[in-house]
Amino acid sequence: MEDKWKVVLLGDGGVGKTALCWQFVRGRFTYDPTIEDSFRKHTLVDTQMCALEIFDTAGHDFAVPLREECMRMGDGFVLVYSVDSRRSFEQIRGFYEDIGRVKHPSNPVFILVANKMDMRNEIQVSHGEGLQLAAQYNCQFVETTAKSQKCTSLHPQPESSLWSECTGCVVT
Ligand SMILES: Nc1nc2c(ncn2[C@@H]2O[C@H](COP(=O)(O)OP(=O)(O)OP(=O)(O)O)[C@@H](O)[C@H]2O)c(=O)[nH]1
Ligand SMILES: [Mg+2]
Repeated sequence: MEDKWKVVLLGDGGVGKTALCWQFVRGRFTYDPTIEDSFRKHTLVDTQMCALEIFDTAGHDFAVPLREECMRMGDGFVLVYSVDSRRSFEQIRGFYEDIGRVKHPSNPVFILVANKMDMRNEIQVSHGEGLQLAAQYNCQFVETTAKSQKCTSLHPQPESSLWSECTGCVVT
């Protein structure tokens, strides 16, 4: 028997949610943009095969009832901001608080993702700020770029990927 887990990606428009999904599920950076989509991936966690269903939401024009429906069904949440956008970082709190409200009284699992780490000359959000927010939310913090399978920096396993971390957090 396979375990099934639902993972929901949330974040401002353009932070790279769809690009991250494609990199994980199809192994490439190019993709077809969509309003909303879901992806399935089977992955091994320890010795157990798990089926991840990943819900990629739209950052802009995402109707509130639809967003809440996604939040209600999620087992785990990937909160994505882009390091070249302070606005996207500031929006994380709103997503976090909405999830807390919708999932109350259960304690949802989060992972905080700083994407577009390849855009080194346009960084608006520091490593320290990301770390601090993750500590506040008591969640894993991953810095990555959807251009590559690997994370650019990650504690404590620099060779890990966003999705192996995510799977590790969500599948318990
Ligand atoms: N340089 C760089 N560009 C990226 C990265 N990830 C995504 N992009 C680009 O950023 C743009 C937006 O990426 P999307 O994946 O469509 O962003 P999204 O979060 O799904 O946006 P919405 O669906 O509108 O909410 C595209 O042009 C991507 O090619 C990254 O890690 N590095
Ligand atoms: Mg998208």
